[in-house]
Amino acid sequence: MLTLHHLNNSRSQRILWLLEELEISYELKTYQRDAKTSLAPVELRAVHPLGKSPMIQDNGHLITESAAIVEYLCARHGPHMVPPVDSDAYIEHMELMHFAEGSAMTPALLALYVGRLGEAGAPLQPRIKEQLDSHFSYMEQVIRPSGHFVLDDLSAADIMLSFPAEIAVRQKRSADFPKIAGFVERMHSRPAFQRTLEKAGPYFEFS
Ligand SMILES: N[C@@H](CCC(=O)N[C@@H](CS)C(=O)NCC(=O)O)C(=O)O
Repeated sequence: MLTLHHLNNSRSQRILWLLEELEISYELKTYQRDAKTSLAPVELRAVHPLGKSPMIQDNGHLITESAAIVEYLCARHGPHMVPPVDSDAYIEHMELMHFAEGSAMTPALLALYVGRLGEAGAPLQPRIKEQLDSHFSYMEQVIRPSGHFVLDDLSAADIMLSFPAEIAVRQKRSADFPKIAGFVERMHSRPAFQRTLEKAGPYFEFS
């Protein structure tokens, strides 16, 4: 049976959500962030030296990195969630899948860490804000009239982009990026997402 190593309030929520969407049987191992530092507990390092979540174990493989896990699960259980390799949408889908971790998360993490420096971080803030705006604006622009990032139904790119989209909402930017806010609301109203809350407990302010 597949095992998900799941950290509360983390990127792992999208893997839990994908498992629910694809109705895959899995065992959930939950880990709680430290109340003071927000870091993952050391037990996660016993699973993998990086000690990060998400991680899955399946058929003797330990797989890290959200995008790799999403690709792995879709290839085996949800090929309908990735456009056919010979279609125009395939390349756009692949770019957006990897944009989520490879690009959008960089300014989001800088905002988090530099924000803790207070005044000392002030010189970096304009560039961080400009980069956050640029990445969120791009996402806002590519959301289709259907409300999805690619094609007109749930795709692996929607799953991956849900985390940076939620960050825009958590940073109180919904009025600036209404399509992103609508996307988050619709994704969270899906029955499969609702089941993640029943199984793993609260998720940021979205529970
Ligand atoms: N690019 C990786 C990032 C993994 C990652 O940084 N996970 C965070 C949770 S959102 C984590 O485990 N942080 C806990 C810690 O560093 O102590 C992925 O997408 O899986």
